[in-house]
Amino acid sequence: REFNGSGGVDSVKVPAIANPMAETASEIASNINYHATFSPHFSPFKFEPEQAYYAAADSVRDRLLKQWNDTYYHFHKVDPKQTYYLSMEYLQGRALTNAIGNINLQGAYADALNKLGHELEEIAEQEKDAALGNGGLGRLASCFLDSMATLNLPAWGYGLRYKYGLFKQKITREGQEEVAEDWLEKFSPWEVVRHDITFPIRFFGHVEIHPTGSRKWIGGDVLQALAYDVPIPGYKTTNTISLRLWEAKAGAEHFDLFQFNDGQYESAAQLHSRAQQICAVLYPGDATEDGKLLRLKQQFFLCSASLQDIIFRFKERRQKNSWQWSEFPSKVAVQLNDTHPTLAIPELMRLLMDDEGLGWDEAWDITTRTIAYTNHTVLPEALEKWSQAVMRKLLPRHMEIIEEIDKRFIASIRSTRTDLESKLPALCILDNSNPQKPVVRMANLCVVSAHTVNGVAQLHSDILKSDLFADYVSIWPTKFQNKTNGITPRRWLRFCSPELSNIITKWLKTDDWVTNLDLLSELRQLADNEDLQVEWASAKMANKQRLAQYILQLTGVQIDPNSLFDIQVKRIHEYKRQLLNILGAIYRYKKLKEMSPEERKKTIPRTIMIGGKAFATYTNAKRIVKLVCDVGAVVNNDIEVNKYLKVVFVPNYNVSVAEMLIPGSELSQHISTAGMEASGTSNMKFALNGCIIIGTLDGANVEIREEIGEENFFLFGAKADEVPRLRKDRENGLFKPDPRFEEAKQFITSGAFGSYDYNPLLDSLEGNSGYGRGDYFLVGHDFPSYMDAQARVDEAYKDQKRWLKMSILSTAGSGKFSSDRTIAQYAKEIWNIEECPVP
Ligand code: T68
Repeated sequence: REFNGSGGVDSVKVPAIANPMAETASEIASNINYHATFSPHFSPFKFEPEQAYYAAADSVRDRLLKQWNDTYYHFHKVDPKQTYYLSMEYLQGRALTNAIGNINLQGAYADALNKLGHELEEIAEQEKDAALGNGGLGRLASCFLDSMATLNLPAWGYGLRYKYGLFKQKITREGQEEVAEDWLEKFSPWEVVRHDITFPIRFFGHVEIHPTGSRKWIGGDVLQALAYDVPIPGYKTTNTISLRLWEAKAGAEHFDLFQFNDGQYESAAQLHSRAQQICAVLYPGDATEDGKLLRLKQQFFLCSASLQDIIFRFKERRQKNSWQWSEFPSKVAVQLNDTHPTLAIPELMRLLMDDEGLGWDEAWDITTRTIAYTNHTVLPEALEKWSQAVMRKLLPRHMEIIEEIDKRFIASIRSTRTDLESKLPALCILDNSNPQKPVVRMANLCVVSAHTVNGVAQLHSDILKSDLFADYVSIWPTKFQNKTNGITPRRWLRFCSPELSNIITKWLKTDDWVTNLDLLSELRQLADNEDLQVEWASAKMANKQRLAQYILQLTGVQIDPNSLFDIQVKRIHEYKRQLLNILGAIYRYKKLKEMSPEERKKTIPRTIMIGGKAFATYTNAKRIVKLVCDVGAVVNNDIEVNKYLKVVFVPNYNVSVAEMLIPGSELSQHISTAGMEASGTSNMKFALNGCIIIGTLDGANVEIREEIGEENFFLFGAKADEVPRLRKDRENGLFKPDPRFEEAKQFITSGAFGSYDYNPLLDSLEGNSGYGRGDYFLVGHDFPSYMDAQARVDEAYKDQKRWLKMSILSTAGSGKFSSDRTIAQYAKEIWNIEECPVP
């Protein structure tokens, strides 16, 4: 990296030329050099990896901007129906590798960076994850955007531009510690601020009634929503769509210069500081009333800004084409990602009635034909309820509208379905059963108002219909659908495991599988082929070695690439049962200790990796993190057995960490209590990468097992329909614990893993959990069958040929779980939109 007089890289060898459509390595190198030289962000005399990353990203963005403008120009011309995906969360991860992969310039970028003295891989690692999400729901939204762009669908994502995401997880002696994650510390090269796109957002105030009877929401605080657009390129298409993220701002007129000059600095900028709070963090603590209010503000902010934008766009087109308002639902589809954006319903009603002058019936007809709702959970504590008092204070007009929706719903049931009278208290939207704290049930508002309600895996959708929403099904039998989740094969195989991808492409003689994942099924007939197996094994080994290197750097723990890599990564939650996993590990450790050296040599060495964030206020989840760390500290330093077992807690699990872990996995654990995991999506990522699943019959596991064959899946545990009875039995003292379970627990209480008080955690297995009833998640019940399944895993691993065959069959059976399939189904069966490729 030689500097020339004017800065940047050696411009004699690599001229600095801006060319958004650069395609060859030389052109791209010139383009990167242009950005390194003229970017105002860094001194032009530096070209370290960080500068190289920003310059490379800027050069990719130039191209995406061009594709993006062409795409929306084309949408504008054709004027198709468009989908708007509303989500409080997106887990985008890094964008550079994905973008150059999607525009098919990987090789050219690698060569260009080489010319400039850098390695693409090292440059890509400079990027911070955009982690504007928490778990599966947020990552699903990001996979969906990739598929919408790839399928050339006219669609937009809408979200919030949090300054800090959830949090960065640090592991200390105390366990998990949360620190703010500053993904925007420098800046993001992937966002384009749109100063021309702002909308006013009101909070508080009151409703004014005109003599004509019309109503208007006035007064209170008015902030501005400012748009930041992130380009989402499709794979091997020039279609590039937008993720529009809103930021909250207060205008200069709200800065009180008089107060400021009087020394009252804080009160002078009050509204500015309140605006900053809105997009500061994802899931601000909601233990206090202020915290709850802030969350509700965030939700409304997203809904109001997005709907004003959608209506603005509709009105532009309406003028041109002289459309009626009634045509709105044939031009606009709005999908709610869980109940978090439910306020889109009363906000659309308000905008249509109070701003556009429509009557209730017409506004209701439009709203209900526009909005669809996806449910992601059946856990009662995760179903959102908002205090009516808080809602009335913050959003007085919306509260009126919700009351009216509820009133009309109740009236219509009373007039048509007298048989449901006794069910009405549970079906209606407003829950006044606790007079001290009346609430709005957001899921009920969604089901009453949306034209379609869907679950995210077949079992989950069945449970919604037979249980949570059963009485609504009798009212609207055709409203309920299933859309089994999916994942993008680009990020989750093609780019995160180029080694395995190249082998697949070689054996299938085409790379069409990247956009037509069903083609993977052709690997089935090759699963016994020895040449394929040898190549497959070497790709897996390369990925394991890369992972071992990474774990060493990250944690200082040396793991053996010849051991069985066993991984469980997901948010830490009692229903996901990381506790079952670690109890199994503890039992394994104890048995290894009791064995003779000769016996130990006959065992299959295992590396157990567990990762995930525990919600900051979820005490039991944090205790589980601590336990995993404590067990690791003891086991990994025990020279007697640490050749045969390692336990690693992988800190700060996020999208980039997943891209490293999943390709190197051989066994992964999806072991939730049956009926509790709506779908799961990491199970799909692991299976796609040739990893075998040990799991319960829960969520999408059921369908994965069907696709890849029951002989290639280590099944254990109670079935969903047995769970209620097992819980009853447990309460009635009819449960007999397995001696192995007792032994594992006692080993913890004996102090084998340090002096931390694990009793409160172990109590949750006995009857003192926050869930009240004993072992609500049935860890004790499922423990013996789990251990038996683990023994079958060890047995199978001894036969490497059999294991490789299972691995190939896992990949071969993963075609169904492409988010392209999922999105094509949403497009056809819910949104009624069609592809609109830029010619
Ligand atoms: C997940 N839900 C489901 N919720 O747990 C998972 N919840 O089974 C499913 O695969 C995934 O959604 C995609 O459908 C979540 O991730 C949340 O993150 C969440 C956030 C706030 C409040 C409630």
